[in-house]
Amino acid sequence: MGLRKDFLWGGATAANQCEGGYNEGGRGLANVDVVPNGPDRLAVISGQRKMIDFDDEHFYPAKVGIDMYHRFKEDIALFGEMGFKTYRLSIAWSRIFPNGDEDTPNEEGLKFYEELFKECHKYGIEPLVTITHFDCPMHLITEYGGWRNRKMIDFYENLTRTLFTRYKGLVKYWLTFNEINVLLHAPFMGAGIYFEDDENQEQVKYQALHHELVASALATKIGHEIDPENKIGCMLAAGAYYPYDCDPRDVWESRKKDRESYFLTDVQSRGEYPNYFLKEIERKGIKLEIKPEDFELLKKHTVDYISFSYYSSRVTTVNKEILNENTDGNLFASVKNPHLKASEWGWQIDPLGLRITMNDIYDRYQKPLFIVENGLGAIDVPDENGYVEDDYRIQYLSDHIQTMKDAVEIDGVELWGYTTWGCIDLVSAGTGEMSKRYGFIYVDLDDKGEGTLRRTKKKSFDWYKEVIASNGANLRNK
Ligand code: P53
Repeated sequence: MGLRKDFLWGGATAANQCEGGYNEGGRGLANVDVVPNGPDRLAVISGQRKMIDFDDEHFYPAKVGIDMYHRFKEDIALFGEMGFKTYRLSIAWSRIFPNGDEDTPNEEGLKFYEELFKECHKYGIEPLVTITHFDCPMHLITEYGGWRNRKMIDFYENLTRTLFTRYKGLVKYWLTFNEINVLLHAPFMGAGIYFEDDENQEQVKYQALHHELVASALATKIGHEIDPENKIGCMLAAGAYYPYDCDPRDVWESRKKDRESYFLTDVQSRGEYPNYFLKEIERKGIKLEIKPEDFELLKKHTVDYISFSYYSSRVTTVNKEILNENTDGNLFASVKNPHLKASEWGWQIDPLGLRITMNDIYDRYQKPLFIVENGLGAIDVPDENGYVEDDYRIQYLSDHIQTMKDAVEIDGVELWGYTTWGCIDLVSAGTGEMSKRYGFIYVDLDDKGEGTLRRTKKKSFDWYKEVIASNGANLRNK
């Protein structure tokens, strides 16, 4: 038994990293617009440095993205040529509700995505829509404080009701929040939260997560009411933690690390906060404001499937000396794994870790999985025709697809689909760079925003086309 016949092969992007057109079509300003690239980015995305508008000293790559707002037809045609069965994209909230708290949506924004979805269907591509991939209208941040405020649930409800109603029949697969656990690591980029001096940042973050969890359950409820055909999922930045050593204390440490993310999926999939989490926040003196009706909502409206991103496994230890030799594991700190090689950005490459992670999640929830991000961010050097011989990317992807198949064929994990991250080169979320490329399609644009924006196929383009055509049987790099 191989992958299912209707396996959803495809690629994934996010509005803020590719659309551009930040002030067109009636779109309002959002948190994702004002995060610069360069050395200040981390302080801004983590809410430690307040930036709520553009200044002259920084470069803001999301303003133009890769200009997909104007070029989506050309881009979707290329996805169609590769044989995509699905295309994962996200909605820019402030295109639909420019301020976020209006009663009536912006028709121009709705129209834009309607056209985009219709374009997908022309090629037999099923859209997979992330309702929020880090976006938050700026007005909701300055006026209400972003997701720290319970009122956000109402605004999100309005957004989701609008989307489910308008796109009924056009979209069937939905995700409520991209990488919901990223709020803990990048609260401004993830949830429009920056901090005041002296406040208990953990208290703010966990309360904001509660609001997102309630909003997610509410969206699941509404989505099912509007169209019982809708499949609504959650989304986690995944990647199993390994103990550095077989010292039981290291093993225990790695379990605790996994739980720092899994408690969210526990709520979204099982409908309840797990005891270990409730105990933990009690010890920390965090008091969550939870309304009595929240419990029932969370319990009743759990997700249909579990989606996640996987780039790398992670390692932890109680040994302070080893712990201090951290690699640059991006937002999720990880100790170097001596058994693995790393990407140019220090992300450790671990194909078997994907199979391990899939099994961990499936064992825990027994719901269908969807891998909605996986890929290698690398520096590409195109020739004069824009062609890139990206054998390193083909290697990474084929190794991961192989272990993904093993998880399905050998372990019996139920898997609906696989979308590679950044199927067309786009702006990096972590660094704001263009030079950290993931795509099958090269985009002529550099970190300073210079370039023609021309699209050209890389070697991996034809390789992935064959992978899809053979339903994953032919992974060979010719
Ligand atoms: P970039 C951190 C850890 C895991 C996933 O990341 C993450 C991040 C944020 O960097 O984000 C996801 O672009 C996210 C995408 C992002 C992708 O991973 O930093 O959902 O928006 O682009 C890759 O290389």
